[in-house]
Amino acid sequence: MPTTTSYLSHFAKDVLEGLSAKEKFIPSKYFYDKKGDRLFQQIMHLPEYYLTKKEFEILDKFKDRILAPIIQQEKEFNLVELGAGDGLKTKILIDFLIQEKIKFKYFPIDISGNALEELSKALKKEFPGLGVQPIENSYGEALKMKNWNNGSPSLLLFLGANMGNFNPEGVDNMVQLISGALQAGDQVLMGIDLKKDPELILKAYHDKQGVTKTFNLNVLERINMELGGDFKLDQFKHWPVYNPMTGECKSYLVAMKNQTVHIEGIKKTIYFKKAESIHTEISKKFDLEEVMALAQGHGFEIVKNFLDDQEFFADSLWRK
Ligand code: AVI
Repeated sequence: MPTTTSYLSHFAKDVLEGLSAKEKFIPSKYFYDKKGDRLFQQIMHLPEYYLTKKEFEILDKFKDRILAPIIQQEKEFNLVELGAGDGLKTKILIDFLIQEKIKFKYFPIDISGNALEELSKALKKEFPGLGVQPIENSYGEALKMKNWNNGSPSLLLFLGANMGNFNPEGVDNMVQLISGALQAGDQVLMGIDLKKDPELILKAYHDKQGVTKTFNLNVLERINMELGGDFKLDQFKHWPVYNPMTGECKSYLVAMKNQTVHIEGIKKTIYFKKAESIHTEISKKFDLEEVMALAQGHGFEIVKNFLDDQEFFADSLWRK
């Protein structure tokens, strides 16, 4: 039996669910339309956003040690990447493998066909002989389908602290899915933002130029454009908070006055009380004990944690 909401897109359904909840929320995956992708590229270059720079530093400094365990198997292998994006960080590893004449195939996974097409084109140009098999799918579906299941060993990359954007239950589900998609001996390289001075963390999500603010508000703009909403963006304030106890940096959009918003696409008018908020993102910071518990809890051993000089970020190498 079709439900009354069966005609709605995933986006519409999630917006309806999130904005009807007692504590309003919108899943952060909806930040990433064309404008959101561009804003995130800008964020990665912001002086306050240390995450990308630190992960670059780690991959560049330790590429040989990160790749040594998979290279030592002396077999052609699969380099699988969840959320490949523009692949800039991965190029460091790909470049090294090609220079060392190591045989591998690259399977970038991304929900955005656009991003994959651009990445494949860029890689073909830079590394003409490289075998690239893009997988356009959600992480969950791609991990269930395992298109790289060809008997060769795999190294799965989940970089950029993407794991931090899941809630605690989502983190567990994700690691479970990753484990289910791999064979014994396969490896995972997980990019993780570490707990640190709360001021530095907060600044990364509250930059001076206001790019992160625009990024956060973009989800309301998307609702206006795609679902016929009439959010007034200047009536909502970008508000990130960091809890040093849990390591959770949460972003909100806070209503600056009592107001109603009509969203034609879900046939709903929503009332916002002054100071009421919408939770839009979680960016969890871990300590190494939590990382160890997460890995071991899902049947992985930690081969090594690679850290930058200031110990801001970790690329944690796991073996199943
Ligand atoms: C993609 N993700 C790891 C980023 C983060 O740091 O949580 C998204 C982001 N949100 C605000 N700034 C960057």
